[in-house]
Amino acid sequence: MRIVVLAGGIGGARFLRGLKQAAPDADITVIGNTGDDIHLFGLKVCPDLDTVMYTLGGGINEEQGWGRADETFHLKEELAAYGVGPEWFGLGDRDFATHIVRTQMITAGFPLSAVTEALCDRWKPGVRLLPMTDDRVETHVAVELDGERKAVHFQEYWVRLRASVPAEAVVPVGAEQSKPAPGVLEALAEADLILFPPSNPVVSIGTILAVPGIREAIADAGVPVVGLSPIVGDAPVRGMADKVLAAVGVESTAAAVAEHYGSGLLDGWLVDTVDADAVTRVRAAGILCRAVPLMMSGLDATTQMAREALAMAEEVREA
Ligand code: FO1
Repeated sequence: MRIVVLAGGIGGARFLRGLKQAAPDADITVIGNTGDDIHLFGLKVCPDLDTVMYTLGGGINEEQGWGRADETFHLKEELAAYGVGPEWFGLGDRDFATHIVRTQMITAGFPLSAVTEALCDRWKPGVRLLPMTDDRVETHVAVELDGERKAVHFQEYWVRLRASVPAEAVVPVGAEQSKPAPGVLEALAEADLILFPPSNPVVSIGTILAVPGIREAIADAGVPVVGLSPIVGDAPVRGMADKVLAAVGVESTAAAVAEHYGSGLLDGWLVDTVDADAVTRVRAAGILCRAVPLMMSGLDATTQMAREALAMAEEVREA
């Protein structure tokens, strides 16, 4: 079975662990969000690709969900001693090595997809990890700061500002001109099943869908497309998805997120048991829906979520 998963960072990566356990023989391709990428200290940092790679490859900081385990911050401290920042973004020494290798290869002319493959040769995540595009796409967030409207990089909004001010607009800068990375459209065309894990619907999955051709390839794939709600009990399971949902005019509920994707894209949607009353509304939108436990509290719970998604795909196929 060929499964394609669209993934952001922590939520996508943890779900993939469960999926690998639930479908050990599946051939899994992950299309990773690169809208969160940021250039710092002359280096290209790809937080979502790295979170998937480290999580599945055994190098993640489990408590944080991002960055490396057993990390130290000497390089960051030395840079700060020279007055070189930003200090608000926590890049550790081990993590820096990944960004140095990536930047070196990109400077040598390799596309991000080839670089990601090379990095994965070390980490062996057990999935094929593809960036959504080899082109530069950067998510910017329009905010009002000190009485002035300005656009900040997504990481500045998320990490420095902690989403403490309303996001007035979320713009994947460069997406319109970007092309899917090599292998992305082929993977979607050859998939038996497409999954949207409980990743951020705006800045993770929404950004991937903003790359011209990807949304169309999913809608035209003719295979079940099943998603899992990142909103449980009207609040994001993790992160601050509600802040960016508001920017696109979507309420922070499991049903509203399903409607936002729409039946043109989504065939099935899993909501948490606490949102069981959303099932009727989602079904009315023409999307198969069921309430199951959606808290990724550990590998067993996450594996069970993946099994539910696979079962729902079967149901879609039979319908
Ligand atoms: N998240 C934070 O909350 N604070 C950080 O300092 C931070 C640094 C960081 C460095 C590398 C990396 O791969 C991820 C990092 N993240 C950090 C996570 C990241 O900002 C976001 O959670 C994702 O971009 C959203 O998917």
